[in-house]
Amino acid sequence: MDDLQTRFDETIAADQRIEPRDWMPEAYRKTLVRQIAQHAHSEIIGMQPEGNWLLRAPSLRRKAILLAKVQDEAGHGMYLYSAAETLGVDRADLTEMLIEGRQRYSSIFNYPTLSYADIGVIGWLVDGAAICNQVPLCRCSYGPYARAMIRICKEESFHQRQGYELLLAMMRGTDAQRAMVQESVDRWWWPSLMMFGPPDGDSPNTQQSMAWNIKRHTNDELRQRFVDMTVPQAEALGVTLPDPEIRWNEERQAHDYGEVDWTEFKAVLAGAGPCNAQRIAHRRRAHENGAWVREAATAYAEKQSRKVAA
Ligand code: BYC
Repeated sequence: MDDLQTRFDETIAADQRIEPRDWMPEAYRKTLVRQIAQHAHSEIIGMQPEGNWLLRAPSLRRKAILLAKVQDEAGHGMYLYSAAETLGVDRADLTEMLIEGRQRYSSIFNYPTLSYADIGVIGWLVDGAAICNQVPLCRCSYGPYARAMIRICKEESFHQRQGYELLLAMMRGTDAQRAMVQESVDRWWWPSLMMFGPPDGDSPNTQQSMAWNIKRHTNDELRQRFVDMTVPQAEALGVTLPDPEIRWNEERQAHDYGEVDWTEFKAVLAGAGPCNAQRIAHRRRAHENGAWVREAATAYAEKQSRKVAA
């Protein structure tokens, strides 16, 4: 056991990868299952706010783009559930835990999508925040998660660009379209900052996750990176970020910004966000409606394995 622990510690210290066949401490495995499952659930629940606009897209082109993006999210969920399964858990159990409220998904998906500008703003801000958070995860110490993240990040970059392109088109449109974009930015800015998790002083998992090379930066470091990246993009777009305290700090070579409403973040995590109940009810319904597909696939697989055995 000591030898196994030593070999694990050496692998982490040398910044190398842990693979499913390797011994790992139980706490490391549990942390990964928690984070990867939460990430997978976020991708799947994240299909709902955008799916809401699929039948009301303003043109065939916009519909095709949105459809491709929502399908990509499903794919991301599948890669991530597969990565979690290499840690000895079962996707069906993870899904049960999600719909019973025993596992989390990102707070951001508990907010409603009220206009088509929200599709652009989700691409720009939500995928932008996801990219900031996820690019360092491509170097995570657990091999299957790191490899899944490489492909996911490539697709997220396309998602971010499509959102920004949609907003540019709207900003070149009518006054009403520009107002719609600004109203959407006002609603999504603060929840996007919450995606990075609680401030470092209140983040129980960061220190250990960084020691294991799962997380490479703290929540506040990534939030700062996102603000610095987004301020010039907002200027180029011609929208105002709803935070009067945003200004360049010469000394820090970074933007200062206002305090996130952590009371709201905690309430959303506790289930009191505007759409928590709706998101879980919808996911539960989809899971129940899909029972016959799972049963048919299992019956087919059993028949095939009987054929092979015969
Ligand atoms: N929402 O100690 P902490 C996407 C929880 S993007 C809900 O800092 P950790 C997509 C946290 O789980 C979104 N819960 O935790 C984009 C912990 O509770 P538990 C998905 C949150 O894990 C566009 C507690 O608060 N991305 O998928 O070190 C379209 C204390 O936090 C949140 C990922 O999941 C939150 N925002 O750091 C479609 C990225 N923040 O578990 C889809 C991978 C914190 O102890 N995950 N909590 O009960 C991570 O990088 C990290 O897990 C986090 C949190 C930075 C999110």
